Amino acid sequence: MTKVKMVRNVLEKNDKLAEQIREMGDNSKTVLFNMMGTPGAGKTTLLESIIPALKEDYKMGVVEGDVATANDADRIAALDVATAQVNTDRFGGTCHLGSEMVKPALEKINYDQLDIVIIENIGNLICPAHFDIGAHYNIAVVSITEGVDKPAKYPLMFRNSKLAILNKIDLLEHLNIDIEEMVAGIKQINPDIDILKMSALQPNDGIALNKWIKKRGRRK
Ligand SMILES: Nc1nc2c(ncn2[C@@H]2O[C@H](COP(=O)(O)OP(=O)(O)O)[C@@H](O)[C@H]2O)c(=O)[nH]1
Ligand SMILES: [Mg+2]
Repeated sequence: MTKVKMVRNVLEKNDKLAEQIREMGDNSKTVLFNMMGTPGAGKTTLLESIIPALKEDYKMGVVEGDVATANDADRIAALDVATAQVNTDRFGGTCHLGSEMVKPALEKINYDQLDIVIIENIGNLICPAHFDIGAHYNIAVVSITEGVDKPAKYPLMFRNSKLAILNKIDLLEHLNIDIEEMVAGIKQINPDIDILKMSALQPNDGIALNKWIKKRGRRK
């Protein structure tokens, strides 16, 4: 088999399983969110800021993806929600989650009993966008410290997402940037995407994100 054929087979297998995962979610009325973004953009901190209010209204779980360590899963489990850690080290250290990694993790947290599951993908602005993992909604997280042109340079994640979070807005005064340039760059890639400018460290900023998630998380 040629290398191209092998890659195509892997992708087809992944996408088929992703469809099954989405159907599993549909059947159990569990809404799956795939949170993607660079390492350090603030994905886990955002989750820590919104989970306490979100879990008041929804039975929720989190799947954490990292190459190694259970650091993020430990941070989320401390909030008393069902959490599973996926480490890609044993899958060759891949820079994205794949459907075959996500399915057992969802089963481990009994996703079918839950209303909402948020999957924090491996920190990377490129690879995760190429792999469907069966989520109903993709969310792209980028921090404003990364430079306003990053979405334009790495468009696929923003093209494939329903929401873009521009995080670390509290640092704006220290940066010599025009945040609206970043917003315009994202809208150019995907005019339909919702955009939230926020700081994971400001509890009030989490309210808008909670609202966005709640609007899409249907109740059982
Ligand atoms: N100033 C500031 N720091 C943040 C914010 N969100 C996250 N951080 C910090 O950024 C670092 C990486 O955050 P983390 O949530 O682990 O990023 P992840 O790799 O995307 O999950 C940590 O030191 C956080 O405290 C924010 O909104 N503002
Ligand atoms: Mg994290």
